[in-house]
Amino acid sequence: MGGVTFMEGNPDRQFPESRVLIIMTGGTICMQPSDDGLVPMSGFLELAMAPRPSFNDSTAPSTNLTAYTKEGHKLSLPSLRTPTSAYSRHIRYSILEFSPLLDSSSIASAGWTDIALTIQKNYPFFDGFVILHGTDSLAYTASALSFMLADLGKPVILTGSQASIFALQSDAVDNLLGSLIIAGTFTIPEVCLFFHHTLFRGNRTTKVSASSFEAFDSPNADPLARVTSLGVDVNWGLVRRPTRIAEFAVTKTLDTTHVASLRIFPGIWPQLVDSVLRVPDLRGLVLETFGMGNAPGGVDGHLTKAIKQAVDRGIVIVNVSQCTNGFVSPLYAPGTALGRAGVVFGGDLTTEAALTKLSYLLALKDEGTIGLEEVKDMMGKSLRGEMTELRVASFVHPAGDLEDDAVGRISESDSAFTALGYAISNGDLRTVRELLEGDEFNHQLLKKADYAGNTAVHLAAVGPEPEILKEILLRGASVHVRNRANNTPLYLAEKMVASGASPNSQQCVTLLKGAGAHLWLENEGSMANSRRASTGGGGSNGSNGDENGHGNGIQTNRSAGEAEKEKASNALAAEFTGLSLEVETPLLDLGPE
Ligand code: ASN
Repeated sequence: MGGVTFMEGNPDRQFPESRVLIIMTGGTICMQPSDDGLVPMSGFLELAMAPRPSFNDSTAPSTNLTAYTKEGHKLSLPSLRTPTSAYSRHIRYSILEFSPLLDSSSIASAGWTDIALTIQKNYPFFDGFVILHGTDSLAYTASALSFMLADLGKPVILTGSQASIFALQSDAVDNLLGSLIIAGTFTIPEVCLFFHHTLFRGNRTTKVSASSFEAFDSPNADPLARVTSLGVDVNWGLVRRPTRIAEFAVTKTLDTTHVASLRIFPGIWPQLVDSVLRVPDLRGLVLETFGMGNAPGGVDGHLTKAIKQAVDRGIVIVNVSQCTNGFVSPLYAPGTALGRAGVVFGGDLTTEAALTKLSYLLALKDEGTIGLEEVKDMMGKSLRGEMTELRVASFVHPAGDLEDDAVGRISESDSAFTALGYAISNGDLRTVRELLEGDEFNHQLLKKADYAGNTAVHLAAVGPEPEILKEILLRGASVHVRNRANNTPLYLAEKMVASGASPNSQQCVTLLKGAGAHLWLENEGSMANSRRASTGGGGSNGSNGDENGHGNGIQTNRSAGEAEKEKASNALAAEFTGLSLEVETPLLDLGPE
């Protein structure tokens, strides 16, 4: 590790020192009571750290460290060092305090610029950086910095605490000491957030508790490290590694003034969404949608219309899920109204990461580095490990070749199936073929289903490319498997035909029927009705059977109660399939498949 020094004449000289710069921005960690309540206080090194033996090896000679302000002015800062750590190393550190110190609820992008520039100016002189910061906006700052600091080669660890370091019962000492030791010991070249014994990738985090010491989580990414009684357990498999030859560089500003986030809720007024989207100079919106990326369609489609018009005006709209865990499904995004309106699929981005990433990309656009299409394209790609990116090509290589840490988290076959679904919904026949190449994958993937029980055949049946369905069927996939809403691929394809949503659906129906698919008897009547309805043919006369003459004995005249039941089933189906399709039958006991 660069910067390791041996102290001449020091009795402990066999143990090296690493150097860490602590940048103090404020937050509860440094707050003390005043007439105005708790306020951040300066003098943290002397008041909070020097008196504590775990932060101050008093046998060490006192020495000053050279550091630089964000403007590049040279400073000589007093330093302390820790006693020898379990890694046979001392961490020597100084603190650079910002002025004024802030409650983090007041931090804005100018504060992020100050932090980024301070790191840049001091980068060659320290092994790592610890940023002390309030917890309220900590996840935003961690996300923002992850984008601003490109080709980072040293650890930048943000931390804070729920209680002041001056309080009797506080998490401050643990959080600070853990951050300091990790930043001075391990070359984790990422912007991280350390809290409650856990090191997270910063741009995956969110504040989950207002009061608990376990205040942060990264619901879609495993922690990078944990501190245990035995030391620091780093999950090196997840830690990002440089993938190109490039020097550390800083993007100085983010455009936070032209972005917004909006949480969809049942009954949201389309005009309200439209008004937000018409705020002068708005350039980007993070839309927090339901579940896997759904939004109310509305009877008249006004909401999607407002969204589509905004996309046409050049506003980048990113779809992220309101759910803490999980992602906006790439399997369904292109087929949904939002997908068709041009909303960008945000995968498993947190809102914090989505907003700051959008601000970062819009700033790059202002610089002229990238254009609008690249902003949209990059929103859907992992730049700093902030989202689980589906790298289709990875799956056909041996596991050792997997580059993306996030992909590595998911079991290989789950990932491959997700990639397959993605390729199917994109109509990408070549990738589908690549993924299905090889006996083992072929066998596994065609048996797999997603959370809603949809197999590759279900997905292809509603996909844009009948050739893909043919490919899958020719490889031996069953047309008879039903998903969790009891729907067969044929039923879904028939519904697509009835809705008129995809011009190629009839070919899928023909293919499926050619492969032996059939509707379940009890559905044939309702299918025939929906076909007639879609062609303006009425069809509520309760006649039995469809044009094939099937369906004898099927009651299609429904009581109000039954209609209600069907409505509920439809909602259930939409939830299970992620598609706005009706349920084929109420849930049945299928018996063994
Ligand atoms: N309001 C404080 C802040 O964000 C909360 C904290 O640090 N625990 O600065």
